[in-house]
Amino acid sequence: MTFRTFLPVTAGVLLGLGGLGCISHQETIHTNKQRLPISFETDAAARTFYEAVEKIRESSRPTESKTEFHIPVILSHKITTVNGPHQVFNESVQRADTNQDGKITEKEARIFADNTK
Ligand SMILES: [Ca+2]
Repeated sequence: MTFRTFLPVTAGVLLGLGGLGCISHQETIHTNKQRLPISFETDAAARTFYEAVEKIRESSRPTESKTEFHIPVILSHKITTVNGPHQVFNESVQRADTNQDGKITEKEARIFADNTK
């Protein structure tokens, strides 16, 4: 196929597909994960941890991620993911509980709080 025949054929295929319409898909996913189970060595560890989590919450906005995929004229695909209310808490637990034993010690809480300032 020469360039002279390729160009009209390509244009015809694209126009034909355009005539069929663009396939469009848009989806919003809300992630509502449960709070991670965690215990605290002492009340002081819990207080230090929760105060640090509140500081993070106050300084952050709800997060949202978008995934878009386009093939011009033919396909448009868009996914929006909205994170749930426990996102900050769960991320904080994972960061603070450094040995992942399900219990935040005073030392872990203090280190976590110091790193959120
Ligand atoms: Ca721990």
